Amino acid sequence: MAEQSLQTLGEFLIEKQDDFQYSTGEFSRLLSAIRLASKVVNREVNKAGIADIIGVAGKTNIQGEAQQKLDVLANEIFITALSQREVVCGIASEENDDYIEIKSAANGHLSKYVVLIDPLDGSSNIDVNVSVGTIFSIYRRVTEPGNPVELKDFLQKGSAQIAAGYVVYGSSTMIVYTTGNGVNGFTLDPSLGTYYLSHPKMQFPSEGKIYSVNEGNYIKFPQGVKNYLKYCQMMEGDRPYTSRYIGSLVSDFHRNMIKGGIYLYPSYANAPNGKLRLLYECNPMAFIAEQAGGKASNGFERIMDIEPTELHQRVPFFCGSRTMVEKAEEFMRMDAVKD
Ligand code: AHM
Ligand code: MG
Repeated sequence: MAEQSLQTLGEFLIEKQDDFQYSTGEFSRLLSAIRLASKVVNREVNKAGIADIIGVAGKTNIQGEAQQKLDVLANEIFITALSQREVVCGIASEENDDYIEIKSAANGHLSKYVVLIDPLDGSSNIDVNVSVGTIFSIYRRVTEPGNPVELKDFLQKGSAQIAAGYVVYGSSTMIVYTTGNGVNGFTLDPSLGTYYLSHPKMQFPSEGKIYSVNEGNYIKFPQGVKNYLKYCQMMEGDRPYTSRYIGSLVSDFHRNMIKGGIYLYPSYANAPNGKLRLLYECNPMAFIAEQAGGKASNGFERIMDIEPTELHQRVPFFCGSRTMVEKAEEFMRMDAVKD
């Protein structure tokens, strides 16, 4: 893996810095902070099983420190890395009710960036040794630098993102991100602690044969989704498709981007906006999907055009290979006309 010819993420960041419109080095430092935090979280995720085996009792570990749930720990790791490096003026996390204002000792409120993050998505999978992920989204603040960050700095449409990415803690750990010039994936060599460019210019196949949905909720789905799922299962042409659902958005998305497929988390009875969060999960994944030639919608409109109204807003999510998402939207529209 760690061959001379492979470019490291650090080298890649330096090389791309000049391509970036607003480049002052601050943005590269921000991505470096995320890179570092992801390695620390990776170490903790890999230790999760050991902590269970050695039976760390109650709420304290052998050092006498309080044991934390991994998602809380991951949250702290990312917030610490981002705030200590003084590269953002605010952070909003799926783990926190409200956003955090960051004031740096060196430059007060002068940072121009805000980060929104889901530090450990799919964390219910940790107990069973299944992949989890981190999702992040970066915006330029809309308020004037020098002043404290405000809610409106976070409530921006997905189309205003300047970067987004995810880390998948899988059979290998990868970081995949976009700054609006395509999508690149880097694999961690754990022996060196270095990410190497392993998946340059990632592209969603325009068609795919995989659908990913929690089919246990079938009975509660809108009729358009039910009809689309029946279409996926029909014996015709290249169908029936294959069903694959890990229950970890980052992993399901990552597989579908490589192999071709669609991920759906629709609305369902009692949850008109589904489960996933617009700002922490859907917008960043939508930005990556579009940059890789894929598509993301709420069944009717582009995810990145939705005007956010609150930090923890939920939204139905259809994301993946372009023609598959378009077909699902067709079924949604057909059903809406009948209503
Ligand atoms: P989380 O942020 O609480 O981890 O929830 C998000 C996760 C996604 O990763 C995954 O695709 C989905 O929830 C699974 O939900 P369900 O178990 O309802 O299918
Ligand atoms: Mg989540």
